[in-house]
Amino acid sequence: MRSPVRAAALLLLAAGPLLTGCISSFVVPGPEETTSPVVAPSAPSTPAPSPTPFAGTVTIRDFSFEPDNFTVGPGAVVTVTNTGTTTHTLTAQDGTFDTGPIAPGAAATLTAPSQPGAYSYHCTFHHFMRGILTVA
Ligand SMILES: [Cu+2]
Repeated sequence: MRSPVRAAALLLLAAGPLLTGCISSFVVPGPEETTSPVVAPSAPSTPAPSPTPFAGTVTIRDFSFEPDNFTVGPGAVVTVTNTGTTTHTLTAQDGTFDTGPIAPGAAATLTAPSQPGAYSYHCTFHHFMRGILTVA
């Protein structure tokens, strides 16, 4: 009675590695094909480095603007929402626009310049907080 059982167990043990061997041989070529040729052509078309389409609202998280670089039309009104825990501003380097201090949880608006160009801005409280508002 025991020998047939052992024979079946031996068969299963022998079949196991064969099955996994078959599966792995099917799996291995797949990732190789998707990683090397697919990533290279898709990288230029992916808009990762360029800013996402600007929706008219800048969100200040703690010590960063999101987005920090964005493009608006001449004279566009931009809403700036402060979701951080300290007061911030969005102030043009040349003073062309300025939200003034925005308390945590508050929002303010600014009017973009009518002159096309790239305007650097910062937070007057935290000068390392910077971005570029482009009028085009
Ligand atoms: Cu700030």
